[in-house]
Order: sequence, then structure tokens, then C-alpha cells
Amino acid sequence: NREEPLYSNVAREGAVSCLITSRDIELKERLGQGSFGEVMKAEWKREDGRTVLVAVKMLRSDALALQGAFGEFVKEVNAMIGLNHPNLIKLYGVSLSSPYMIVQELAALGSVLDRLRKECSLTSVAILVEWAKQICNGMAYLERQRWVHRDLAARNVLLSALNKIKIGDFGLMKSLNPEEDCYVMTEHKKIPFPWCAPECLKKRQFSHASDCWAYAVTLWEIFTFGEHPWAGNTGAQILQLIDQEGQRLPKPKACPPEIYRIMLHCWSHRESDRPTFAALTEFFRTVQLEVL
Ligand code: ACK
Repeated sequence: NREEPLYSNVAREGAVSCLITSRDIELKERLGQGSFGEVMKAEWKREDGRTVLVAVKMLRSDALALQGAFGEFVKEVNAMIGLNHPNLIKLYGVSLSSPYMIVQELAALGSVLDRLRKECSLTSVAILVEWAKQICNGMAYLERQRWVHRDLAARNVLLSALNKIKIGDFGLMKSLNPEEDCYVMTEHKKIPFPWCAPECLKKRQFSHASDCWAYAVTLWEIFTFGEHPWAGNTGAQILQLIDQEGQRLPKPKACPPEIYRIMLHCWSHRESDRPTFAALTEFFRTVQLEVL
């Protein structure tokens, strides 16, 4: 069970670097606001004497927020332990003395979404296709490990360099048991409707296939340079459009037709008709696009 308490998980992993004392962290500027507290850039002085730049997710310390927020903190750490892929943000360790902190790999260029909205004219279609491929590689790794991300969206896809994708924000991630092929959400959480497959909206069922749907919405955000999917529609209206009327987001102007075909495949109504991330990886490995 990957949701045992944080302490036993940290101990079991036995990674010396897992427990970090706050004395070795020097906070720098604020990167943004996370779900359970601020995200800061920081310098981490490692045991070997080297100093590395990191991102630190701090747990809010106000007592009122603490109960719920601590649960979220633990879930995120538990999900990140053991993940090891070049396209996923790596966990370096946690500080369990006040303030509680998750110390992780820094993606110095921030989110793909911010980047696209601020500097769309500097971003070529070839780079966008490279991002699509690297996000797919990170998701294929999660699929192999039986993790369902549940919150894949351009806001949660970060960049450590212009051509280095790092998927982050594992706060909603769930592990599937060998006998399960989906997770039925029981907790009360805000779910991001425009990224949700019909079965998520109707039955709260999340799976690799619903991650695949969200992946295609993420591609749509990328190729529209950060437009809002289904802007102006409520969750109920989105469900009506995608489930009853069979509508799909339109092809973004900058999107190569081969990639839009993939997006439509990922938006198949039946989960079993959608491609696996393993199959999508193969597509990106072999495809020849005219834009490249
Ligand atoms: O869009 P952003 O600049 O990228 O603002 C959000 C904010 O913190 C809340 O999530 C940023 N952020 C989160 N994790 C990291 C990280 N590992 N490296 C850099 N920025 C991060 C995120």
C-alpha cells in the first residue's frame, strides 16, 4: 500500500537524502502558490558539500489550515517517492521540522502554460511537438508504474530548460492495485472539468485512459498557445457537449494534422478505444512531421 504514513515510507526508502534539515535550506524568491502553501526557490546544501538550486513546497503553518493541508502534503510526498524519470519532477527529500517542506527538483523556467502565454511568438511548432513527446514519455512511465496522475494540464507541466519537460504536481495522483483498472474518487476535491473525460464527470472514474483524455486537452492548450479549453462552459455544459453531443475541441491552427488525429483518438468516448501512453510513445518515436 503506497499510502502508508509518511514517516514509515521515508524510513523504508532509507534514502539518506530523504530527510533534510531546514538548516540546510536557504530560501530565495517565491515561485508561486501551491495547494497547501507557498512554493519557493531555494539553495540546498547537500551532505557532500555541494549546493544545488531546488524548489521547496512549504506547508502552511497556520493552525486552521494544518489538518487538511498536512494530509495533502503526505499524499504528495508518498506519490513522489520512488518516481525516477527524466520528464517527472524528482523528489530530493522532506524537512519534517517546522516549517514542513517538500524539497524537489527545480524547473527553472516555470510552467509551460505561463511560457506559452507570455512568449508564444518565440516558441516554434517543432518545440511544441517535442514537449508533446516528452510529456507522453513521462506519462508512459507513470502508466508502467500503474500511477494515475488525475491532474495533467499545461499548468502542471514545467520546464527545466526550453526543451526539457518536467511533469509536476502529484497531489492527486493515485496508485492502481494490480486487480483494478480505475480509481473511483470518493474524496471531495475540486476536479478540473475541462480536462475530464466523460467517465470522470459522470462516474468519478479515473484511469490511464482518463489521463490520456487530459493529455490531449493539454496538447490542445499547448498548440493554442495557452487558450482555455471549453471557455465559458460549466461542468454540466461540458458534459452535455462531449458526452451527449459528441463535440470535441477544434483543431488549433498551429497543430499538425497528425497530432490532431492523435488528440481525437485520445478523446474517444469509450475508454478502451483510447491509445495507451505506450502506443503514443511509439507514435512519437516513428512519426515524421512536415513541420520538423
Ligand atoms: O506556474 P508556476 O510558475 O510553476 O507557478 C506554480 C507554483 O509553483 C505553484 O505550483 C511553481 N512550481 C511548482 N513546482 C515547481 C518546481 N519543481 N520548480 C519550479 N516551479 C515550481 C509552479
